[in-house]
Amino acid sequence: MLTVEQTVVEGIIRGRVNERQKKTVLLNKEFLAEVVNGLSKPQKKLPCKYFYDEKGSQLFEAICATPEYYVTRTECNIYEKYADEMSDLIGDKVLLLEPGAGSVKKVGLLLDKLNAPVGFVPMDISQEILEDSSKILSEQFPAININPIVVDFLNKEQIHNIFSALPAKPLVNKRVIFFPGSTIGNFDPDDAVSFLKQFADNLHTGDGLLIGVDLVKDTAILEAAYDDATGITAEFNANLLDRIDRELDAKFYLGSFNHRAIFNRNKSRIEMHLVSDNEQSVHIANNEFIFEEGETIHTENSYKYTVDGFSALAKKAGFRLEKVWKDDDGFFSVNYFSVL
Ligand code: AVI
Repeated sequence: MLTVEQTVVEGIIRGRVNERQKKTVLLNKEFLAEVVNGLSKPQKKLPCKYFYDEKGSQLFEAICATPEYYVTRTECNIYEKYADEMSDLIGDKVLLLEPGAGSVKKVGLLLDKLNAPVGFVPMDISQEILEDSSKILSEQFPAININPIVVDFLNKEQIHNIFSALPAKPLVNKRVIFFPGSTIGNFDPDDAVSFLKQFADNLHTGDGLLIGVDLVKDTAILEAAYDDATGITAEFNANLLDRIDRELDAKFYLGSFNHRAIFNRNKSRIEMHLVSDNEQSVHIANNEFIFEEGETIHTENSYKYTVDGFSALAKKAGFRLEKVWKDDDGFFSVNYFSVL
């Protein structure tokens, strides 16, 4: 069997690999390196960013519609109820920027209420996703200037270049980063601080951050949200192994790994794992990984915060909390920060 690299070299020699394929192969190379590195650790792990291939993104959409996953529904209700107040606080002539082309619905609820916004800048690594979401938003808001930018928002240099080129006063009163969905919860806290700091460093005093953050609550509610009765989250988790099989020519036997979601209260995070139900070995591109019965692959963390805890984290990144909106149960928060 050829490794990914051998396949490319073969293809290049025979002139069968075009530019697009080369790019895919480079991405696969990075994917392979991260998978091998993660599975070589004493606690095996895989990066959660690889959940979102086409099938994984569809499964995530389906998770958002399950009765147990309160996160999306609750956050949308908060925008429906309070977008007017958010808009008053943000003020007129805002340039809204969203790292990651997120949910068109959430930003739509906000754009609908903003007062004479200068524009909306969705930023994502995928041109295709950006084009789709920008098209929908341009049709919904023909008067708003929608300017998608293809960027890897984890790349500090790219972010700096983009922010340096943004229009400033008097055209724009404020730049506001919109980061909904509690995606920040999927970063470890130190990484969350550096992620937010790179934005604060590129904004001006008085600019803002509107961010959705999931809150600490009962263990049973949290664990059900990440282990729904219909098994969609389990399928989402297992799809990561399926993706490795498909894209890296590995041979995980999916039926022998079970989904587990537990709330680790000490670390205030939901942990998702895939648990090997027997002793087995898996081959991935010349590497062999041995699994004991019951051994797990840690696939995702989803941190849950208190309002004060998140405010302290954001302060380390250079933001001051101005206002918080929550649902009646106190399950979820949308927080407005300004740059210090
Ligand atoms: C995308 N992210 C905020 C989700 C979460 O709640 O951490 C991902 C997810 N994983 C399982 N269910 C949802």
